[in-house]
Amino acid sequence: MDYFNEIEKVDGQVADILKDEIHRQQNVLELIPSENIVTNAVLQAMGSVFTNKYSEGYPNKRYYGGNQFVDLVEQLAIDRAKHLFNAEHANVQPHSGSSANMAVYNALLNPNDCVLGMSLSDGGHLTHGHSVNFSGRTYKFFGYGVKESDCTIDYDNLEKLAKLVKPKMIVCGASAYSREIDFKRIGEICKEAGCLMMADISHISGLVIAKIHQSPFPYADIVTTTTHKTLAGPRGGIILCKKEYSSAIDKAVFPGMQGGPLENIIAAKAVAFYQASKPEFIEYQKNIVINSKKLANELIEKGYKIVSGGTDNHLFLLDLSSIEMGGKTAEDNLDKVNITVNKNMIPFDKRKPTDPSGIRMGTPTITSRGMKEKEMVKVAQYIDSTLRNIGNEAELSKIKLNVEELCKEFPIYQ
Ligand code: DSN
Repeated sequence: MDYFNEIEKVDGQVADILKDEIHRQQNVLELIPSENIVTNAVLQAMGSVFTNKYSEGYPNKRYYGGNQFVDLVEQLAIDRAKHLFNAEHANVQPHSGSSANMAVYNALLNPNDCVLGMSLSDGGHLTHGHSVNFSGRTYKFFGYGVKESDCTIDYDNLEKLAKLVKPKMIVCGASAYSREIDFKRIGEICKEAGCLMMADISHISGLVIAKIHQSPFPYADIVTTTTHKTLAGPRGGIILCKKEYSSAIDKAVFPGMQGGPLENIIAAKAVAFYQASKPEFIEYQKNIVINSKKLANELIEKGYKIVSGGTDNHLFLLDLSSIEMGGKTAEDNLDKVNITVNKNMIPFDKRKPTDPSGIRMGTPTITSRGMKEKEMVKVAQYIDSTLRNIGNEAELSKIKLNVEELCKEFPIYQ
C-alpha cells in the first residue's frame, strides 16, 4: 500500500518495525480470540484524512466548524450500527470497549451503587467489577460465575444473588466463556430484580449480527461492544441502548469522558458495519464457529480437556491441569512454533494468574485468512505435537516449519 512507501521515505525505523510486524502476522497462527485481521478498506479508512479533524459534539451539534463530512460519516456509522443490532440508539464514539463500559456506568450509576458482573476468574472482564479496575473500585460489584459441575453460567445462583443484593444493574457478557449466554433468562432476572441490564457483547458481536448467537436485545437496556473482535473492524468501542437512555449515554461519552472523537476510526467503523451487513459476513461468522468446534473436537479426541466440554462460539479454554502443565509453559512453547495463544485462568483454578491452568484460543483470525475444517485438523496436530515436545528444540523447529508452510497458503495483505 502507498502509505507504507511513505513511511519508508520519512521514517526508516518505524517502517522496519512495521515490516517485521506484517511478517510476524503473516507467519503465525493467531489464535487469540479477541484479535482479527481487518480488510484493506478498514485500514484505509483508519489511515484517512479524518484524523486531521476536531469534531467535539455529535452530528449537526459540533463545537467546531468544517464538520459537514464528518457529520455524514458519523451519521452513517450510527445508522448502520442501529440497523445491524436492531438498536434504538447508537453512540459510535467510545475509543475502546473499556471506555464504552465506563461511559455506561458513569451515565446510569452513582459511585458505590451495587452491581452484579461475571467474575474475571469465571470468564468475565476486568471492567465487569474486578477489584483492581476502576469498575470494582468505584462501584460495589458482586461477582457471579459458573457451576463447578459443568462450568456453565449458574443462572439460578445469579437470580438468588440479585434478590439478595438488589443491584442497580446486572452486567453480562464474557471474555473467556465458550457457551451461549442466555440473555433472555438474564433479562427475566433483571426484570424480577427491577434493575438495569447491560450486555457487553464485545467477543460475540459478529455472531450476534449473523444470528448464530441470541441477541441481547430486546432484553438488555444497554449493549456495548468493541468493533475489532469477531466484528472485524477497527480497534474501538460503541454503545447501543434503548431510547430512554440515549441522552444520558451521549452526555457521559461527550463531554463526560472524551473530547474530540476519532473520526478516522469512526469512518472505519462505518466501513466495518457495511461489511457486516453483507451475506459473506454471515458465512464468515458461521465458519468461525464451525472451525472453533472442529479445533476443540480435534483436541478432545487427542485427549485434551476443554472447559465446559466444548464450545458454541468462536473460542474455548484448554484445561491443562490434566496434563500437569502450566498455561505459561504452553503459551511460551506455542510461541516458539509460531502459534499465538494466551494463558488464561480457568474456573476454580488452583494456579495463579501469571501461570494459570489454561490457555484460551479461538478462530476469528485464522478464519479471516480462509482456513477451514481441513486446516483445523492440522492446527490441532501442531498444538498437540508442541505440547508433547516441550524441551525438544529440534522437534519444535520442525513444527514451526510446518506452521509457516500452512500460513504461506493463506496470505494476508499481499
Ligand atoms: N483483551 C480482551 C480480550 O482479549 O478478550 C478483552 O478486553
